[in-house]
Amino acid sequence: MTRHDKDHPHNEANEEVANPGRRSFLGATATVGALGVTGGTGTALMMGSSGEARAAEGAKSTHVPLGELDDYYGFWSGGQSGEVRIYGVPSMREIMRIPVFNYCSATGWGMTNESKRIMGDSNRFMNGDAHHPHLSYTDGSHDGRYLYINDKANSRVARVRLDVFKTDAMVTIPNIQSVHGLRLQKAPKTGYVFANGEFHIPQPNDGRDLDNPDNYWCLWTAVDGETMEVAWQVMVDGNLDNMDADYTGKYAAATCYNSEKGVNLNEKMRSERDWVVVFNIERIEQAVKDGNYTTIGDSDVPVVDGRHGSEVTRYVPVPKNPHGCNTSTDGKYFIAAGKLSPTASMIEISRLDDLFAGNLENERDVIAAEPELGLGPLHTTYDGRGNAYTTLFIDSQIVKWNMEKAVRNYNGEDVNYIVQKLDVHYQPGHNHATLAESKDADGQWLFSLNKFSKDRFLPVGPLHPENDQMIDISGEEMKLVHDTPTFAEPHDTVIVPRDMITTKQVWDRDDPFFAETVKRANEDGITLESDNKVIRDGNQVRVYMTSSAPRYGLTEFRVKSGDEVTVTVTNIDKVEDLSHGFCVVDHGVVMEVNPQQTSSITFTAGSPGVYWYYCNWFCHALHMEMAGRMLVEPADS
Ligand code: K7E
Ligand code: CUA
Ligand code: CA
Repeated sequence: MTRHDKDHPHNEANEEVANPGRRSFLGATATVGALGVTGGTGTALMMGSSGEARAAEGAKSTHVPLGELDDYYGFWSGGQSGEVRIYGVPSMREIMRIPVFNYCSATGWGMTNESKRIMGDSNRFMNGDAHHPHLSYTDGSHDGRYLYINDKANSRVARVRLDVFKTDAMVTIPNIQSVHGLRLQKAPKTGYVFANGEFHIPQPNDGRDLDNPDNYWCLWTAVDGETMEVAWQVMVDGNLDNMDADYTGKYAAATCYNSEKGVNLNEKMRSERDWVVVFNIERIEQAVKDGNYTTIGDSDVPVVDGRHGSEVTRYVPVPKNPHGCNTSTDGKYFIAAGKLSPTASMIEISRLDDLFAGNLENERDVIAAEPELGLGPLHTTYDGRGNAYTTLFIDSQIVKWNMEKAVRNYNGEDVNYIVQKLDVHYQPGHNHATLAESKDADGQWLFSLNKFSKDRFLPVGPLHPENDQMIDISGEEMKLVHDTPTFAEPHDTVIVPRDMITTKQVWDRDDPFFAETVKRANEDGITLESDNKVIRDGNQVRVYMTSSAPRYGLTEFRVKSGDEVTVTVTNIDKVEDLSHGFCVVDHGVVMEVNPQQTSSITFTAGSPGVYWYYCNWFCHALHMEMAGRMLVEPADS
């Protein structure tokens, strides 16, 4: 972009004809605006957009040339879809979806025996609500091993392996209802996965205290990120919304919007201040070691009392119904967004030792600043250059502000800490910058995850997509460059350079993901790579077959109506990207079988008749022909 163009924004349309690649960040409405077309329902938007078109001058391009790869992996939560989505950044091409808490019609997640073993008891739930994806750490940097994510709907925490991009562990947290805030220990290593129990409930929740909300309690949980077992819990006052951990491994902090323990809206907004509760992890571990805990109901998880007066927590009052809690990437502050207050509260982490030692007169003495940012601050992210970026839900803006100047202003200096406010479209929840939850924040791209999209996309009826907007933050000025419609409902994202992730392109035969299935086959005397056999065991039938494009090892097998049938398919193709599937018609049976993978599924054979099974992942010119028959005989024959 030349200087000349910058001075003549009306050249943009011509520029776009000359260089169609620019469409990727200008967007159609921006071009129309620049042409001076007005009228119709889009007028107001276009006027706003022509300003954006100018702002995009000189911005980095989101264009990734054909055949080239993106610079970053973006891991998006899937909200109430229950999944995780992978985007390439900066192109914002959706590359993959990882089913986690949901059932998946394409891969058979939730239906295959391998996924059921991982989901455990909670497989009975067919939904999930995945809010907060986070990548494992070593010494405050992402290490590319795992992604962890919460399920708000059914109180679970799951782990995704980043070598195969598959969910490999899931745990239901006891004694709580709804995991909302989820964060990881950043140092020395993950370490603990911390989970906020959001809704207060009777303890144990066995029918007692139904009408006695004063005796409902929330717990903060630490899951061991390696074993995925619950390590311990801490009982708190109020509730737990969002949280973050520091960069030393010593402290974590969570926002509470319901210090009132209200059960309706008015009660939850009664106080002018709620709080941020700070957890002292060493002290909690010590309490557990010393046997200074109780257990609740059937659970044997140690529960440490962290309510007011406890040695393991401190409660820092902050303005009204705070929401996001984000550790600045310089490690200095926990920043809690005010939501119903136009402020953010900066808690200085270096003062927490004194807070816990009892050296401060007032809990509020840990507040380094409380800058006024705008209406409805929800979440904050960072560029690694001293600036914070906070979403303003009500104002529909991102505010960029300088942390050091905010502190100076709080201390009485007449200095303006607001750097820029940028309109986003519309009503942003989380925002997130590249690498911005690690000490390596690189200040390149910022995403505003907007809850409303209204007029930004082709209309699709009453249910609208969300709008994830991409903003270039590499320069002084934030520049809006791209709109991405998304389906229900990414809350949060984490974005890392592509070289942090190393994947397998073909499964290893000894992979733990299907090791249990292999073990059971071996118990049947089966060599999965070569055997094609049917084993009957009472009314249980185990069918073993290989797949190799374009054929299954068995083109028919015979069972009886009502049999419990387990089909195990081993894909003996070794070629990258040569996935097969297995789908039995009219039985709700489906699974993916990738190169060198073994997949299995168990179902009940239907009424007598012929049922075709077929390969449902396109694998070969003769993919349509890759099929066989399940012959179901009457039960009594
Ligand atoms: Cu603000 Cu669940 Cu992270 Cu959504 S929470 S926005
Ligand atoms: Cu095998 Cu399609
Ligand atoms: Ca409140």
